[in-house]
Amino acid sequence: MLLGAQRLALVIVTALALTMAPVSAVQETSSDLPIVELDVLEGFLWSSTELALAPGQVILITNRDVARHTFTIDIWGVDLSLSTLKPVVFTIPETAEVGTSVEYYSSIPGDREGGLVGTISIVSPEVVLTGILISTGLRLPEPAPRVRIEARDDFTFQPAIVSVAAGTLVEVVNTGVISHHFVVDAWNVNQTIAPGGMVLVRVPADVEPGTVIDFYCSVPGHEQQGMVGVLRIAQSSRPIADVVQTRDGRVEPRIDMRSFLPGESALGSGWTRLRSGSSESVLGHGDYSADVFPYSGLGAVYVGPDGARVSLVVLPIRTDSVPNNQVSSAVQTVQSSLATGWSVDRIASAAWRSVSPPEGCTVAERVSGVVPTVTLPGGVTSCQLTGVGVVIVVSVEGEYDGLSGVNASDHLVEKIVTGEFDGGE
Ligand SMILES: [Cu+2]
Repeated sequence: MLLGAQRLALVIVTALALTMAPVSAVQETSSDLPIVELDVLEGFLWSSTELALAPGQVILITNRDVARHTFTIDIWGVDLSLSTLKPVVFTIPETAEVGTSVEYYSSIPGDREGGLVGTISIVSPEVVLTGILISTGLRLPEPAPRVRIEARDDFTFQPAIVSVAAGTLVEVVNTGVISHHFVVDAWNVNQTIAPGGMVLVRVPADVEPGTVIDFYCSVPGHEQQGMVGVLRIAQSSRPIADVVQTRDGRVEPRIDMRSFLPGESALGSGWTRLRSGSSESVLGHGDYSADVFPYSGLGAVYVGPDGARVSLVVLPIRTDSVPNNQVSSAVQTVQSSLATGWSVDRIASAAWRSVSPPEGCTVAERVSGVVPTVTLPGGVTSCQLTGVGVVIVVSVEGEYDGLSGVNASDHLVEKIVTGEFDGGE
C-alpha cells in the first residue's frame, strides 16, 4: 500500500525501533523513537486526539474512513491528503520546540467541525523512550489482518469475542473518558489505554489454532463488572472473515454477553465464582453446531455451600436461518455437556416441558437428572432470548436459594434474565 521508497524507509526505521536499547540506556537519536500510528476512523474520529511526540519522530497516518480527509498543521505549512487506506508518513520537524504544542486537523470542509482535530505536544525523546506518554503502538513492517475492539466506559469490550489468527493485529480503542487496561496474561500483555487512545497487540506466531485466550481490564473493579473477553484462535486454514465478519463486512453483531454472567460473589452468601472465560472452557472442548452457535460464547462456574455448583454458559444463537429442530437439538447437546455424568431422566424431562417457562424466556428447554455417585440433585435450564440473540444455559447441582433440580436452575435463569445481578459485586 505504501510507495516503494516510503515503504523501504518505514521498514528500516521500524527495524531500528524494534532493536531499541533498554530504557536504562536511552539515547537521544531520533532513529530510536518508535513510529506512532494515527488513524482516521469513520465518524470524524482520530484514533488519538492527544499525541506526545519528539522532534524527528515519525507518524504513520492511515485513513480508515471511506471519505477523503487531510492531515493539516497550519503552523508548519503541512497539508497532506489522506485517501482511504493509503498510509502517509510525516516526520515531526527537528526544529519543533519541546514544551510547545501544535494543532492538527483535517482541512476538508466540515471535518474539523465534525471533530477531526487534535493536539500534538512536543516532548523530549527521553519522555517518548521511557514510555511516559506513549499511547499508540509500533507499526509492524508486514501488513497484517487487523481487528478492532472498543474498550468502553460501560465496562465492556465490544466485541467481547473475537476470532484472530497468528499475526493478526488487535487494535484496542478506548472510546470512553476514563482509562482502561488491555491485559492478556497468556501473552504477558498489560497496556494502559488513555481515553481516545489505542494500543496494538500482535497475536504471537506460535499460537495454537483452536485455543481460546482470555483478556480483561485490570483497572480495579472493571474486570468484576464484566470488562473481559476472549480471543479465539482460528485455524490458519479458516479465513477470519468467516467467523468475525458478517456478509456486508461488519463485525458480528455486538452482543453484550457479559451482562448475563453474574459477578464474583453475586450469587449470594457463601457463593464464589470459581472461574470464567470462554464457553468452551466451561463446556470442555466439543463440536457444537457452528450453524446454530456462529461463534464462541462465555461461561462461568460458581461454587456454593454444601458442595453446590452452578455452571453457566451464554452462547450466541442463530435461529433465523436454522430449522427449529436443529436449534433445539444443538441446545440440548450443550445442556447434556453441562450435565455430564448425570443420568438424564428423559421421562421426567418430558414432564418439565409442560411447565410454564421462567418469566422472560422465549423458549425454555430443560433436562433433569441425578448424579448417581454424589447424591446431589441437579437440573439444567436453557433460556433462549431470541430478541437478544443468545441462549443462556444454567446447571445447578445441589441447592440454590433453597431450591434444587430444575426449580433451582429455573430460578437462577430468571434472576439472570430479569437483570437481578446487574450492578452486583
Ligand atoms: Cu477498564
